[in-house]
Amino acid sequence: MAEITILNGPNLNLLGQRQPEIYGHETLADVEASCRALDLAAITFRQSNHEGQLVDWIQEARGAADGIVINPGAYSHTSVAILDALNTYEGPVVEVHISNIHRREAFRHHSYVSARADAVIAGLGTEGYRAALRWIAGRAPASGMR
Ligand code: CA2
Repeated sequence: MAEITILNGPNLNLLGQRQPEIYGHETLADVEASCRALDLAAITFRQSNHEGQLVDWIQEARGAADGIVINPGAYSHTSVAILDALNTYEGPVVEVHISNIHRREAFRHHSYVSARADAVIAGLGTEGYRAALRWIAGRAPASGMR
């Protein structure tokens, strides 16, 4: 079974508790459970409010994960460090945004992470995570890609 790392950036721990009109009613625990329920991969699911922690986890995924799904949150729009870390990772990377960042404020329209991502999903709500997982799991050969 493929090993897939799903990373979540700042404030996504608040999912389902604030701004449901933008981010919906599901909590991050619900998103994790729905990803696991697909039973497509062995999943490492993490969230941090700290940029360096996300960099550390991307580095950990090198040689260990068949793909990365990442919602970098607001770091999408600011973090060269996360882009640099992803550039050291060899496998497929899918960037997920719950909201359609292109329909929101101009400062959300640019993502550093998109320069590395193989695919970007924005505006599908939390379904974006499951779509990303299906795509990566479909690419990973049964024996794993590492
Ligand atoms: O649409 C997305 O998934 C975002 O990555 C979410 C980030 C935002 O900065 C990006 O521009 C787009 C914000 C995550 C904050 O999540 C919250 C969830 C519930 C309540 C408050 C914040």
